[in-house]
Amino acid sequence: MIKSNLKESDVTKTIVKGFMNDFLEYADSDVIVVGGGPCGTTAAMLLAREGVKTLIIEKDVKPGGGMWQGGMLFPKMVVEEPANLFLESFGIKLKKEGDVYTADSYYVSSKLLSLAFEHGAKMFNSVKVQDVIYREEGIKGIVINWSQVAHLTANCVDPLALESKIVIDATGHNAEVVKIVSEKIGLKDGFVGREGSMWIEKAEKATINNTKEIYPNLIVAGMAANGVAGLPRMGPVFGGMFLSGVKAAKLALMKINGGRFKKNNLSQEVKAVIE
Ligand code: 48F
Repeated sequence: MIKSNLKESDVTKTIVKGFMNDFLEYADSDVIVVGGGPCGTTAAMLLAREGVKTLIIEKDVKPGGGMWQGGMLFPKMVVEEPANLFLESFGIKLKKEGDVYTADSYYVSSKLLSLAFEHGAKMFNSVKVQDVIYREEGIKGIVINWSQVAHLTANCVDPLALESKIVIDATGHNAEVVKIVSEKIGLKDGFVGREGSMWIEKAEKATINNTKEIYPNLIVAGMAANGVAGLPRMGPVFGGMFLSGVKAAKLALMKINGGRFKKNNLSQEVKAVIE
């Protein structure tokens, strides 16, 4: 029998108290991952698994970014070697189809997201990063507001700020955090801000190669890594996104503990790509 004596105000208090406790706890984090797409979710999952206090900020109601739909709304995920080994090592089942591996994209998305949260990553969704905190020595956190606030008519609804040791920009094609840093603080290598045209093989390699600390304490990863430098797009292939997330986690760990994955189930093939 479902309990029927629920008090409405108790439900309200449970929700508000729960979120406020999270908000207070995550006003300071080790790593903030901006964007809960395939790359950001991978990085957050690996970091949280290492015991790193990790917060995902996602502007949409639901995380997952572009990984729910394979291509043109056909829900099939395609990954290439050795990204299949990474997913399989976390129990995500794939089928070999010619030279690539495939699965239903909603299956991979829901598995990876639940792994991230099971390993201890926290997420604030419907929240958008609109600025960064900075000092001479580097980025110190982010400035956020509710995504919906952008639609209000008020000229300025002041935001709130969250501090962290490291920020990972995994916001996809527009590289939104790096764009802010480029416009307001400046980047020595410049900023293109959109990816180039499609060339899958080159783009996949470029995503991983260009996953880097682009400004002190700010790591750029995933499609954002291509966007910052005008590197090609890969379209509906996701191996580079997952492996870029692995590399971003490794780069973040280097600043925290010298780059050691204590819970290391990464295959030699995956390590060879990201190191
Ligand atoms: O776009 P997205 O999936 O980026 P990704 O992880 O993967 C790219 C692929 O999905 C695909 C591709 C083929 O592999 O090219 O596009 O690099 O996920 C980015 C997430 O970041 C959120 C956005 O809603 C999405 O879920 N996001 C973007 N800007 C902000 C943000 C922001 N300013 N604040 C918070 N979240």
